[in-house]
Amino acid sequence: MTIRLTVAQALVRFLAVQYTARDGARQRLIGATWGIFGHGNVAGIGQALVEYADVMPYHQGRNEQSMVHAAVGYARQSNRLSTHAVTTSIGPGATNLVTGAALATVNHVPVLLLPGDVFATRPADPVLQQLEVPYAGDVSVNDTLRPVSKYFDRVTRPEALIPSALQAVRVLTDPVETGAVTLALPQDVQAEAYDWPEEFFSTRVWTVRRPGADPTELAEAVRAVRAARRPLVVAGGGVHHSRAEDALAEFASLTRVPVASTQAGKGSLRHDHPQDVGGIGHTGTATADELARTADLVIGVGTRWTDFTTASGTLFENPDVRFLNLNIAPFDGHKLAGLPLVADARSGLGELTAALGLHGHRAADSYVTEYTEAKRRWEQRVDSCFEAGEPGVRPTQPQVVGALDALVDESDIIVNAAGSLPGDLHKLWRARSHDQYHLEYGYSCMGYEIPAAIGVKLAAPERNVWALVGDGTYLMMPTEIVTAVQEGIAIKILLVQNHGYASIGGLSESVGGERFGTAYRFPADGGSLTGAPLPVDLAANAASLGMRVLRAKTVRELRAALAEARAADTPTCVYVETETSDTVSGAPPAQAWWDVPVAETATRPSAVKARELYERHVSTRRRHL
Ligand SMILES: Cc1ncc(C[n+]2csc(CCOP(=O)(O)OP(=O)(O)O)c2C)c(N)n1
Ligand SMILES: [Mg+2]
Repeated sequence: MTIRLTVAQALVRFLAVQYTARDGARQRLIGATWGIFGHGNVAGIGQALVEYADVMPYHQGRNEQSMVHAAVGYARQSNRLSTHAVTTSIGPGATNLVTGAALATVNHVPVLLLPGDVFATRPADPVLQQLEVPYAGDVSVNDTLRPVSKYFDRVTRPEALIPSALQAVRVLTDPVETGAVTLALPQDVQAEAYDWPEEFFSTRVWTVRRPGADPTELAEAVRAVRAARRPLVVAGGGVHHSRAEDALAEFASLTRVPVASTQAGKGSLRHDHPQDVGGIGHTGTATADELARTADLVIGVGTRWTDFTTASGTLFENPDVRFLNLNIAPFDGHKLAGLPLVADARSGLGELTAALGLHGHRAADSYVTEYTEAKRRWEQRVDSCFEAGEPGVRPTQPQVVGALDALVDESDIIVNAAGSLPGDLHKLWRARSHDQYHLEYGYSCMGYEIPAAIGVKLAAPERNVWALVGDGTYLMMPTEIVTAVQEGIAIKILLVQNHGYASIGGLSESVGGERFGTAYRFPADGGSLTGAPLPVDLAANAASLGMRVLRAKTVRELRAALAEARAADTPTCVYVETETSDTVSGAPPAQAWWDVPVAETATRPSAVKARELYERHVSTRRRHL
């Protein structure tokens, strides 16, 4: 039996019956499709989405990049077992996907991208919005999606959709391979009819596998842990992807090995678990970074070992330090010349815990006392950051974080990606549940927060979802607020106004850049942007897009506004201006370095001084072999 449908109709119908399965639970792989229509998808996928509106929910986006962010937010909150598709017109609609695709791929989060493409049959070249490539007739702007996609195909004939769609789903559901998957769809092919074999539309269940460890690698790993005096776990995003948090807690409780976390891994242990020592690396806690400096075995679980985690190769100072990398991807398992333990995080931790339990392996009492004391001292520092200041004055950013910390319970989720908030949150935030801390720091993309919060809320409608945004991030991508208003998706935005790029301003100063071009201020004498703040009212801007906005000027008002927003069942924004002068205390400074190369020659004294300091840091870098 065959069924006659267009390519677009066949694709939508196929996607509606793909499922994932893991740990006995089954869910739709593609829960909905986001779309902005233009020529290139309006008559193909657009028509198919009307035809199949009963089986494929649709969300109307405002910007193609932010639609991908929403899909990523949804997929991450769904533990990568479910995601969204994103359809675009050709040309600018398609190339607007590139940043979102890169973000998805960096973070190993599945999204399905369906950009329209130029005519396969080329009856009228060039079509509107076509960029012609004189030396290659088979290249379109969609080829810019190749390097940022884990699978890319262009469906130039109807029957090619069958293998192409199956490969796309294979990659989306593969825990090692997954990321952005792109099926470029020439607009003429989308509308073309074909007689499809009925079986193409049968329900298909894709098992998201949990491979166990190789026995030899496991034996070596057990030997390494047993021999270690000062072991330290570094929990990465893979712990969450695998839902290995309970397995990690069991490992930590049994062995008493302390657990530090990357931005993606924070929340792997609850903040009050005795073995949780907080964030690690450039934005880490003093507790974790001191343990890292003296560790003899560092056990990475589901981490890519980015420069923020390793302090650009300077953090792990013990001359005898070795790495053990439990990772489902061999690529990451072999990093830092570590012992690879290639396995799913939950399976691998379970096997490791079982083997160590047989030997009754536990960290020494003196080591436990040392990190327990250090953890207590850091907690006091967090308290003083949160509590300092008068209730009647303008808050510092840590006090803003503290006000939210005091309000939320374990059901709240915070979403953040860029600016100075990620550093403050990594150091200060007390994660009360495994999925409370949603930081996108693989791509650290300004503008992610608001659309991603919408995606998270779609995956977890009963939870309070907070997008924490700086003024710079807000200005980059506020437009999906309209979508939240349109669909009644009651996200909460905490908008922190400090008149520019505070994070990059601080960085600029430390590297001899003198805060050049980092403030949103009028030019002062001499032309630098250090004059008065701009007469820009971001609260009014959010209100103009349909959001309810609560303005808070003081710590007291902020607490009240946050509580009111939390109770609201409509999209609500809390707007607060923070105190940024040098005389008030902010978050604790960086406890470890980060490599941002400084001008090797310059006339300005600030750069010359910064270079001297830079060279001292560089000399401490190690290559672990
Ligand atoms: C899309 C994108 N462009 C540029 C950057 C580089 N960048 C990182 S943080 C930042 C400034 C963020 O400003 P804001 O949101 O106001 O936060 P603040 O630094 O003031 O806390 C910039 C420009 C980025 N991360 N993402
Ligand atoms: Mg700012």
